[in-house]
Amino acid sequence: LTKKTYSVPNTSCDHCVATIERELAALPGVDSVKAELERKLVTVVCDNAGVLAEVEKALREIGYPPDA
Ligand SMILES: [Cu+2]
Repeated sequence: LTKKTYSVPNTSCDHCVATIERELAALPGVDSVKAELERKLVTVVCDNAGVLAEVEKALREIGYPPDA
């Protein structure tokens, strides 16, 4: 398993948290997603590093581009 934490500046309310968690959890190969409103962080656990490219693409597509 691969774990990565992203800084996602657009995380501004509970709705954002729910949207990010729902959309990323739906991606193949994603095992868990935790979005944090206070720190504007999204932590993803997935099957392998290749899935992270899809996670980053999805974040951009739904309007929450990661800083890193
Ligand atoms: Cu929001």
